[in-house]
Order: sequence, then C-alpha cells, then structure tokens
Amino acid sequence: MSYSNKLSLQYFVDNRTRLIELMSQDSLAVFCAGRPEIRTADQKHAHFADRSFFYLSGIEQEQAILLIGRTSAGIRQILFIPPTDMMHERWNGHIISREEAVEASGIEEIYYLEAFEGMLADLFESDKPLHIWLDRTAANRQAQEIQEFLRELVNRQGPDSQIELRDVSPQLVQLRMIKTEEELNMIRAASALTLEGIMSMLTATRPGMYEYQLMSEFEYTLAQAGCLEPAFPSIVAAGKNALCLHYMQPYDKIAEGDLIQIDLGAIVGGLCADISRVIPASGKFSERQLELYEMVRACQEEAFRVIKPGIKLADINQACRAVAAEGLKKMGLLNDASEVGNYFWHGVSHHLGLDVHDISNREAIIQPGMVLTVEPGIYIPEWQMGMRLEDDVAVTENGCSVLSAAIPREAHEIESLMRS
Ligand SMILES: [Mn+2]
Repeated sequence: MSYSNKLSLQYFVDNRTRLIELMSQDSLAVFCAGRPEIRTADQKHAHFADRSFFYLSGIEQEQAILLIGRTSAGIRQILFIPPTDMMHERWNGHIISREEAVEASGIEEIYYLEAFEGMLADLFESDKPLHIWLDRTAANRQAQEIQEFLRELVNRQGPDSQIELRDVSPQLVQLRMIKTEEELNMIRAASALTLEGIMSMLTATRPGMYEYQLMSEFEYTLAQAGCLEPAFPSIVAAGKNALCLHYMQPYDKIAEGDLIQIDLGAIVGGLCADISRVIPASGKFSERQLELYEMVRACQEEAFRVIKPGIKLADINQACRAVAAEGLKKMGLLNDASEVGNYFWHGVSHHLGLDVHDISNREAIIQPGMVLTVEPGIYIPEWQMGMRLEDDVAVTENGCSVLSAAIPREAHEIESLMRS
C-alpha cells in the first residue's frame, strides 16, 4: 500500500466540470486557498488550503484564488497565484509557478494575484455575469475579505444592476458528499496507515506510561510514512478522561485498570480516516469493561446493518440509541428508554472525506458513494467510564462496506494483539 498516492489531475478537472454544470448560466464562482493563521507574535500555523478550493483546483498554495463559471464568453476557469518573491522563498519556501499551477490544476489561464480585482471588473463589463457565487461556508479571512470586496463591487454597479450574489455551498455539499472510486481508495489507504499506527500503540501499551507517550507511537508511525500531520489532533484518553469527547491534554499517567480511548486518523492523498478504538491498559478487559464494550459493538453492528441508500443520518442514530437503551436497561442504569441521552451523548455518524467532519447536509438522504463514520459511544459518568468504537463505511447500492474492516475491532482481537 502506498501512502504517497496523489489524487489525479482528472479528479480536479471533473470536480470543476460538475460544479459548473450545477451553476446557472451567466455565473461566476469565487474560491480561495486562505492564508495561514497567526499562532502568536510572528509565528504562524502551518498553511492548509480551504478544502473546497483544493477540491476544485488541486492546489495548496496560500492566497491563490479560483474563478470558475459559465458566462456569455463560455466556460471560464481562471486561477490567480501569488507573484514570485525571492525573499519569501528564501525564508518560507517555494511559491507555485505558473507552469506548476497549470500542471497541478489543468487550468491554462493563470494570472498573478494583483490582477484579480481589475480582472473581475473587466469580466463584469465583457462577460456580464448575472450571478456571483460565493462559498458562505469558507471560514478563512481571505474568503471574508474577498466576499466583502465583491459585495462592494456589486453595490457599485448601482440600483439598476441585475448582478446578484449567491451561495455556492449547497452545490459544493451535494458534490463533495458523493465520493469517487479514487477518493474511496485514498480513504482505504488512510485507514491502512491508521491501522499501522494503532498496531504500534497496541504493542507499546503499558500501565504507568503517559498518554502522550502512547500518542507518540501513533504519530511516529504516521510520520515515518510521510504523514507529518494526522487528519485531526489525535485523542488518547485514559480512564475518566474518555468522558471528555475531544480530550486534548494527554498528560496523564495510564493506570493499570484504565481503558484507553483512542480516536485518531491518518490522511493519505488529502483524504482522511477517522477511527476510534478502546485499549485495556493491562492487556485484558475487566468483566464490566467487556460488558460495556460489547454493548457499543452491538450498536455499531446495528448501524452497519441499517446503513443503506434511502435513510437519513437521524435513522442511524435512532437505531443505535434503541440498542443502547436496551443494554443500559439490562445493566440497571436506565428505567426508561427516553433517558438514553444521559449515556448516549453524540451522533453516530458524520460524513468523511477531504475534511474529517466533511461538509454535508445532515438532512440529506443517504446515497451510494457517501462515506460515513460509524461511532456509537456510551458514557457512564457514575462508573467514570465511557467509550466509543468508530469505523468508516462507504454506502453501496444496497448497504454499506466497511473501509476500515482490516482494523481489529473485537475485544479478544485487541487483547491478543497486545500480548503478541
Ligand atoms: Mn469521527
């Protein structure tokens, strides 16, 4: 399995073609890569281009802008990149060249950024687009500035102008929710690398070690394969720390009787894996731990069973909550199924793709090609114990297939891998 795979040029070309088909005639849509955020003083966070911009361009270069659409002049696809800057290159690294940008995106019409505003004004004159589509979900500051600029530009057209601003995010969501075979293969590869990382953790786990030491086993394995930053900040939470769903301070010592919740994922070719497992620090689950584990596993199996085209995310939740309520009643923790929310804290599924919580419409009907996580979790504060098990599935014509099937998920498998 190669972890250095890249999405093909055709993937990005096709994504643009599909989006343009969903836009009305006389439209132009604007996307941008964003700029790295300031961490503190003169330090910046690593740059990570807006995922919808990347989805359409194949380009990671900060500040780059993409303009696509259909106007009176036909299909327009224009890319703006930062100009060559020797000092920037000396201190911060390479800026994409025109030739590289053509090669990465398949777009032939490329200008430097300073041409963007004038070019837009010219397009308003020559191509007369009626609709300017903006991605209202874009969170970076560059997107906000560009949207502000476009609002002013449209206002300047005067009261008789027919130019209208529209939100392109529903069309983007519609496209990004359905994965191509190429994307599915990348998620399989990301899941295979995640498996390697989990295997290192299983063999390294010892009571008395610190959560960060166990986390570093995972991140070291990924880094060795070229994945220097996981798909999202890894979660390694021992004992009661598992009751914090997005636990980010892994500085505690792991005790003999602890369960260790891990929730982590690699990223390959830009696509994410998102996997959760539970490891017994001692190498063996206690009876009570096993009882809870099997309940969560039963919820997961129920989700695998119900996921198929035609249902909604809420149906998956409901099915899992019913199984959990039954189990919790048997354990004497629940009197009535309506109280299941006391122990069932979060949704079972989210979309997965270029983003770990991929842009989606949570009300959408489930269709073939969608990729969902299946992560039921049950949290019992009175026992100071909680856990979730998470796998990634692709929706098929009549059910779903588990993309992370190779990652051991049964309690006895986890135990035997720790001893070997
Ligand atoms: Mn998840």
